[in-house]
Amino acid sequence: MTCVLVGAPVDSGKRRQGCKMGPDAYRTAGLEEALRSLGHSVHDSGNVVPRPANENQDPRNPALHALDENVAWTEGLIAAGEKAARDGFPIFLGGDHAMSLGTIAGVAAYAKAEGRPLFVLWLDAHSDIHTPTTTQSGNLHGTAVAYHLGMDGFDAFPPLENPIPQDHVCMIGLRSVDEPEHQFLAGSDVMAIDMRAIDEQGITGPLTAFLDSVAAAGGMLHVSLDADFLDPSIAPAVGTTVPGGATFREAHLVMELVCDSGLATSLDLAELNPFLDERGKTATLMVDLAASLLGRRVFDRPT
Ligand code: Z70
Ligand code: MN
Ligand code: MN
Ligand code: MN
Repeated sequence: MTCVLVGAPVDSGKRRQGCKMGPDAYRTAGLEEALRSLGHSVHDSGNVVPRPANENQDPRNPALHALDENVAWTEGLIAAGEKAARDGFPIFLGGDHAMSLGTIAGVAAYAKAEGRPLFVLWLDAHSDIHTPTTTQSGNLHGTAVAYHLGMDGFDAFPPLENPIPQDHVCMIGLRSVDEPEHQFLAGSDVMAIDMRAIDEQGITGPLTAFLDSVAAAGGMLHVSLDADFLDPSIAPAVGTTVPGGATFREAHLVMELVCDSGLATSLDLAELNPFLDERGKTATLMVDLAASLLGRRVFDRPT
């Protein structure tokens, strides 16, 4: 398989800066070498450069942080994402999670051209299902899922050409969900697995059920990994740490199960802020998880 690395140094999805350093942190942590050692070929397409943005204070909605910059990133990543999906297995090197407004729309355009439905596995402490109308922080990294479900309020963004059905989205790791997000999720068909559910039942059952539904539909699967899915003790390099996240083994198990399913077709690595890391440990863990998704095995298991 050909892995296509797409640098997406988006830092406009929230106020605290540093995610722009993410793509080079993954390169430094040896992502390309790890993928080659698994037998994949790798093409690093460099970093996407968005068009220049207008002033941060956008008259369309002054409460939103850096609206036009996020729109510009979305436009740029839709084009880059569709091209990368045509060329191989895109790995989008974020960048904060506003990157996924564009990356998912890009791979969705490719899925549409292939005549296959797109599914999304959202690994995150947060549900990122605010709209520009419901967000209280004004931080657009908290909105990508709502955009792809076709919810209202995204008039400033590229019109959504390939909305994703609610039951094609599975969230795992939730432990920080705002009230408007909770209300929407409760009345939706989104599969939302919070940390309590993982504590009580483990990850394997619900994840396998979701993967079975992807396989039954002949679907493509985009995996969006937010570094704050992980517990902050193993992944400190995130802007807002939320205690009680996925353990090292829970995170690898998700990647291993998805790998075994053979269903994954693209990956986001989101929200790493290398400025906050400890001797590269979060960047290294994110690279190791990408390698698990793409076939790394500590032990070969008898079949
Ligand atoms: C909150 C908001 C968020 C990531 C923080 C937080 C959103 N729901 N997402 N970190 N990745 O501001 O909307
Ligand atoms: Mn997120
Ligand atoms: Mn998050
Ligand atoms: Mn369906």
